Amino acid sequence: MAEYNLAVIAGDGIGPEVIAEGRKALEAVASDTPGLSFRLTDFPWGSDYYRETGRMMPEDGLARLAGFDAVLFGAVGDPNIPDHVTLQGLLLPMRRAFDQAICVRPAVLYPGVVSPIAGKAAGDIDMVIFRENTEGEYAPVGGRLYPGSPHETVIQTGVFTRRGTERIIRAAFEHSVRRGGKGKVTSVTKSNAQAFSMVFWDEVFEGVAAEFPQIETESLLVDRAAMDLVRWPEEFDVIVASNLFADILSDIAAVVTGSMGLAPSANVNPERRFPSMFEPVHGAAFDIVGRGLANPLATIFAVAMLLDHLGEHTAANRVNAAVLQTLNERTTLTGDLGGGASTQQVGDEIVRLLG
Ligand code: GGG
Repeated sequence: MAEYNLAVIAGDGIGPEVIAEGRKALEAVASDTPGLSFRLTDFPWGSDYYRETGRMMPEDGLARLAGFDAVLFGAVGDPNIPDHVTLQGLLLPMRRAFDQAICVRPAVLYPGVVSPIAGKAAGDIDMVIFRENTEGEYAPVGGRLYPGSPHETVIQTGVFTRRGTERIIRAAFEHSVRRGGKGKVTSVTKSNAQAFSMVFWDEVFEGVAAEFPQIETESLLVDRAAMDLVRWPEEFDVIVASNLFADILSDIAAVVTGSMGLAPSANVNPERRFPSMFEPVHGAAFDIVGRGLANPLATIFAVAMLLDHLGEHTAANRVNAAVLQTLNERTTLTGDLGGGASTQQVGDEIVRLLG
């Protein structure tokens, strides 16, 4: 008998709309899996909470989340609050405090989905991006001197530790071994321009790669990787990159595999000392809020990743299968995938298929 305690933070913009459908999928799969149940606790944190309290989450917010088995997260961002305030106030503290160092972002061209890249068929594109998630270019290290003066000086420092760099690169190789297939890991840097951090990354990559002689390796500069993701996405298998580079590349990967609305993300604490967090890659998407246009499938894929993380592989496979069937049948899809269904209708279809 497994009952899991999950924290749910729907957040901002379309977050509540997609999370509502993710919850339905979770509840549906639990309702007919003997012994599986979830206790969901909602936390109303985000931009509205900020408007009321001046904080994106309460001071003891992280302490309140620490005891949960996992966190299901929607989106963060608001048109009237600076992005660095919303992101630094909610999502990034969680990733750092819970040492969610390994961010996993699969991008697959599924049957029923059309890539904007001409001539690509289902299965041609199948990659997974490993994003370093707690340091790198996102480290909150820097400062601002003499603001507003002609001498205004701003420093933003990237932080690359051996532990963090080795951890994400090793996770990418270990995943490549489990995944089989092409057996290739591509490391993405900008070591021609960033001769400290990225040259260090290259050295660590070489060192870890030597432990996996059966895996083919490749190192690309980020500009070349961005170009290749658009023209030859089928060449990629496992990609590993720093926090910022992998964030940008995972948006390109999502779009070439059909839609941002299909891309899930797992933010994993590898030692499992803290809860891991599961979310769609997309953000708050204010332009479509409240119109029933948001695609909930990225969140539902994220629910499947959460189930896998908890060891509930049968339930995860069932959720994935329901999403794949929905994509393949093409009768109930949101507009980003060429359909006319609403967010809720797509969620209802997943529930029907899980029934
Ligand atoms: N569901 C993901 C989300 O809300 N993302 C907002 C965002 O701006 N994220 C930046 C990042 O993940 O680096």
